[in-house]
Amino acid sequence: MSIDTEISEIFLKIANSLDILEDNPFKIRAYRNAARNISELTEDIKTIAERDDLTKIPGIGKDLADKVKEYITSGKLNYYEDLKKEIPEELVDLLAIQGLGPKMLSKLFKEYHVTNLEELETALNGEDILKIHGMGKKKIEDLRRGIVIFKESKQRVNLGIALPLAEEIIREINRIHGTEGTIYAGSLRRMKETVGDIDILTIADNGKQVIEEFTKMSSVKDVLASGDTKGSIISRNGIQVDLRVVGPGSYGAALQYFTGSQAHNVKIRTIGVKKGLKINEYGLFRGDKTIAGETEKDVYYKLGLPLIPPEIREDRGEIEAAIEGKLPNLVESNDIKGDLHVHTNWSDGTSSIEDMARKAKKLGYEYIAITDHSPSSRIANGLSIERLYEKREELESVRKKVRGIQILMGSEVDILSDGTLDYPDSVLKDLDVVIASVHIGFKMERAKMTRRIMKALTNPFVNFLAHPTGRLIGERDPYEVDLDDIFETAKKYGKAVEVNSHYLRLDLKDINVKRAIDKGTDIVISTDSHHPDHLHQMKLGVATARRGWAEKKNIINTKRFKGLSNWLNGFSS
Ligand code: DGT
Ligand code: CA
Ligand code: CA
Ligand code: ZN
Repeated sequence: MSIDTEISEIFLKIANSLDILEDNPFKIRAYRNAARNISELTEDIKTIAERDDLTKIPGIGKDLADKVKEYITSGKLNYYEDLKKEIPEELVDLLAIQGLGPKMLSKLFKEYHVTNLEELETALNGEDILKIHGMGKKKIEDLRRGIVIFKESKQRVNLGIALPLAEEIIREINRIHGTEGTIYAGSLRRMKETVGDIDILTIADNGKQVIEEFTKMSSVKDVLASGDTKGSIISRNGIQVDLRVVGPGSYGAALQYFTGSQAHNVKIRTIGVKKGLKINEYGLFRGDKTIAGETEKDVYYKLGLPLIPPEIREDRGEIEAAIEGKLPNLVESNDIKGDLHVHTNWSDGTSSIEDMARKAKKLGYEYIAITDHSPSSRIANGLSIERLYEKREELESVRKKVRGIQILMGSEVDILSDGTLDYPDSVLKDLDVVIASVHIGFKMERAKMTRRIMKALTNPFVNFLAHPTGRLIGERDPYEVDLDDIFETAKKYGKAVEVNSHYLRLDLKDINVKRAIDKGTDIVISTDSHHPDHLHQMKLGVATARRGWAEKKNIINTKRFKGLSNWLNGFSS
C-alpha cells in the first residue's frame, strides 16, 4: 500500500470512529474530506510534504498537515493510536455491515458493550436488544443478512475459483439485450493469486436495464447495489461481482481505470498531469477535449507509453521500464510446448498414461512427462522400484499407440529429510525427467531446510525443484527456506525451479519468480495434473510467471523437443 493510501485510510477510520463516538460533525467531515482528497492526489504526498505544500491540498489545514507529517516521519499517528484505545478498530470496521449506521453502532457499543462481530451476533440473539430505539424484529433480520454479506465480502477468493465464475457470468451478461462486449477487469485481469471481488465491464447504452437484468441472473444470491451504470451482487458461491456499464467511447479508459492496480493508476495519472492531461474512467482529456478513451492501448499511447500488460500493473517498476522502452516481452500460453509434471493412476492421479498423453497431444503439446510419486509419499500411492519399472513398460506401449507426442518417463521424487532422494541414483539415471520435491518434514529449521534442498539440487539426475516453497494459498504457509540460496544452487547446477500451476499452489509466486529470473535461474511451468482436465490450468502458471516478468527465454518448457531434450541431459541447447 502506498503511503497516500495508508494516510487516506487512517483519516477515514478516524472519521468513522468519531462518528460512532458522536463527536463534532464538522470535525468528522473534515477528516472524511481530507481522506478523499488525499486518495485522489496525482502527486506523491511525500513530495508535497517535502515542498511544505501540504496545506495546498484541498481540505488540509495546519492541524491535518501536521498529522500527515507525523505519519510520514514516524509511520504512525498518536492521535489515532489513542482513539483506538477509546473505541476498538474491530468495532469501527462493522460500519461496513449493511443497515448498521454509526448511531446504532454507538448504542450497541456504549449500552451493550459490543466491541466486535462475535459480540454483535450474540447481542442480536438476546432479548434486551429490542429495547434499543429503532430495533425491531425486521431490523434484526436485516442486520443478520448484512452480517452474512459482510463475512462473505471479507474473504479473498483464489484465482482458480474466481476465473471460471467470471467467465460464466460474462457469458450470461453477453446474453442480456443491448450488451456489446464484456470483459473482466480488476485484480482478476491482473491475474492476482487471490481476488477480493470480480470486476466486470460491459459496453451498452441501456445501462439501467442491463444492471437490472444482471441483478436477476441465476448465479445471483444477494443484490448489494443496483443503479444506472453500476451494479453489485454476491454470487451463489459467495463472491462479490461488480458490474459497470460503459459507452463504447470510454471503454478503453474504463478498462484501464478498473484494471488497476490502484498504485499503478496513481503513477499513470501523475504522468498525465505532467503532460497537462486529465485521466479518469471516462477518458483522457486535454481541457474539454477527449484525446483517448476508446481503446486501452490508445490511452497508454497518448501518455507516451506502450501498452503495459495487465499482469505487471502493480507499480513494481513497470512504468519506469515502459518509459525506458525496457518492458519485458512476457511469456505467453502458446509459447508452452509441453507439460513436465503430471500424475496418473499409477500413483494418486485418476487417469491412465494414455488418457493424459492424448489430452496433451490435443492441446498441441510436443511432449509430456509422466511423473508419479516415489515410495515415501505413501498416501499418494508412491511407486516402489518394482512398480516404477512396470509403469515404464506400460508407458512404452502407450508410446507405440499414441504417436505425434513425446511421452517422457519421469518421477516426482521426494527429497528426504537429509537431502537424499527417495530412489537411488541407479534408478534415477533411467528416468527421462526427475522432479525433486518436499512432501514430508515441513517443520524444519530454515538453515537445515535450505541445506536439504540444496543437496537434492546437486544430484546430477535431478532436473527441477517442484513447488519450491510448499505453500497452499489460504491453507498452509510456505516452509522456511532461503530462496536466494536455492536459486543460486539451481543456476549453478543447471536445474530449474517450478511455477506450479495448481490454483492452491501457484508456487513459486509472482515476486519469487522475479527473484529467480533476476538471478538467471531457469523456470519450468507445469500443472501437476491429476486428471486430463487439469492440464488446462497451465494458464494460471503462465499468468503467475508473467506477473513475475518472465519471458519465453526464461521458461524451459517453451523449448522445442530437441532443445528440451538437450537441456534435460545437461547440454546447453
Ligand atoms: P481486489 O478486488 O481487492 O482483489 O483488488 P482490485 O484491484 O480489483 O480492486 P477493486 O475491486 O477495489 O477496484 C478495481 C480497480 O478499480 C482497482 O484496481 C483500481 C480502480 N479503483 C477502484 N477504486 C479506486 C480509487 O479510489 N482510486 C483509484 N485510483 N482507482 C480505483
Ligand atoms: Ca476487484
Ligand atoms: Ca470491485
Ligand atoms: Zn506432483
